[in-house]
Amino acid sequence: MNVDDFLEELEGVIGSQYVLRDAKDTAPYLTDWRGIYQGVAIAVVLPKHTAQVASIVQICRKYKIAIIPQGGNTSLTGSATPETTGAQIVLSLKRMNAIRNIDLQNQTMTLEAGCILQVAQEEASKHQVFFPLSLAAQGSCTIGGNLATNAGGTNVLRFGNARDLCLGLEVVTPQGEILHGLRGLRKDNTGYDLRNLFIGSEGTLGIITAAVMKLFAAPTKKSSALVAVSDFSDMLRLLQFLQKRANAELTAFEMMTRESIELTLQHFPQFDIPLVHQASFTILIELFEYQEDSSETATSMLESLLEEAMQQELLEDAVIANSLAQVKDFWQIREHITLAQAKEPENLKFDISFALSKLERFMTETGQMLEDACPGIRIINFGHLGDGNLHYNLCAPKDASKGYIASQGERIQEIVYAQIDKYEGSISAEHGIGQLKREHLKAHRGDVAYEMMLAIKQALDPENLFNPNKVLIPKQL
Ligand code: FAD
Ligand code: 2HG
Ligand code: ZN
Repeated sequence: MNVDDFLEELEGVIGSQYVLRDAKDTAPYLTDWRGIYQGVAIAVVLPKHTAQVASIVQICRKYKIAIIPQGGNTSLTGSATPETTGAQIVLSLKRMNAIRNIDLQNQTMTLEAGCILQVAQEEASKHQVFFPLSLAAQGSCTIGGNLATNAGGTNVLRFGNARDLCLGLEVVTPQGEILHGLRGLRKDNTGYDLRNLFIGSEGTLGIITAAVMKLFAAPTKKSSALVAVSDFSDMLRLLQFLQKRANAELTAFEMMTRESIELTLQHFPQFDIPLVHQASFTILIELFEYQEDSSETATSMLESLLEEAMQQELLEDAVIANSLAQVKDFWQIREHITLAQAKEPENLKFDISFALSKLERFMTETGQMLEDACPGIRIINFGHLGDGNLHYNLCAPKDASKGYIASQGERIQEIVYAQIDKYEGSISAEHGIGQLKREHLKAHRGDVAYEMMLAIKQALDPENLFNPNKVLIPKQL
């Protein structure tokens, strides 16, 4: 293979200024958000149109060069980072960021893959509608990346994850063909569901170039509260109580343990938790209100429901945000947990989910097992409790010497993964597999499912050109 010929052909399609080769230009694309993986690439290419993506794929097929699709590069599993072989390209969708269409009658929005999530949210609100996908990385992550990872976030409880919000995709296949599917249909039972195959496939089956996403009525008001709860089962009872009784919609029920809040306040002392009683768990609750002139507002409803919950001894203390600024402050604390943990030199992340009825047993038992095995280990446990999704993250004990997590990591993972199996949970609730968890996927997903996934990969990408060795460990393809 002649690299110069290859690059010349790429430049012929998108222009030399969009084929990055200089180390200082390519650096941000070659490492992951957590700084765990460092890859190498022949070039980083930045197409502007779907037809250019198709041409790039055809050129890569001709020269047998693998492609790593990349959006905002916020993956927490190293899924958008190339390997170290230096024989791959990164295809960044950043420049494909147009909002192609807003169809208010159909309540949909057609976005190019590189559109930043926050831009999509803002565009929706300019049209007095609401786009619910919401996560702390929304200022950088893209719609294409959100779909390729089937991102979750903080509104899944009411609106579902990225998959549930998508009505159609435009995809470039590993053969360099364009699959057109942007009709925005809510019903379409015409054979196998190809859209859902690409969603969550982490760039291993196709390159998403555009998507039709659902829009919703914009809430007239949001009301948020921080609630202190000392007992896990009370937290679940509170969730059920609110789901049953809130006429306004319960959109978020986010859990933060005492340890996650302490770590966040330690690294970001500008924040404050305005609760008198600090309990084992703090919950961030959000209700959406839709009626302009209702006598009972979301805030008054939340107030009376939380009072009633307190009388039933489901909670210790609660504070309802009294301004938009305070709503933001509450969310800032929740969203800074990841950033606080990133400041700790050594940590391990588990993004896991369980049936709600099994969560408490998992937590009590696993916490004890980890303490027995690694005394003083810090469990930074938080997450989207309403979805049964824990970010069960660990930090080295305070007094641990350097290299603690590296030396204990395997043992810790053995304990946690065995417990996930015991309680029939998922090893990846919302962040995907990437390269971080591919061995665990093979070990925990079951042979039948795993073989089917290999067969799908083989059928759609027989030359293993799209994000090879991510998600799956290929048999000798
Ligand atoms: P990238 O990181 O660029 O890529 C992710 C994967 O998608 C890679 O496999 C890549 O090859 C593939 N890909 C990207 N674009 C395309 C495309 N157009 N076509 C095909 N494949 C593509 N995740 C959650 O689910 N919930 C959260 O609450 C959440 N919070 C986060 C908070 C922080 C602070 C950070 C750093 C991350 C968080 N994440 C969360 C993880 C991450 O933001 C999501 O996985 C997000 O969806 C990735 O989008 P991206 O555009 O950055 O994709
Ligand atoms: C969140 O919910 C993200 O904030 C990140 O999914 C979780 O840091 C993590 O593990
Ligand atoms: Zn999350």
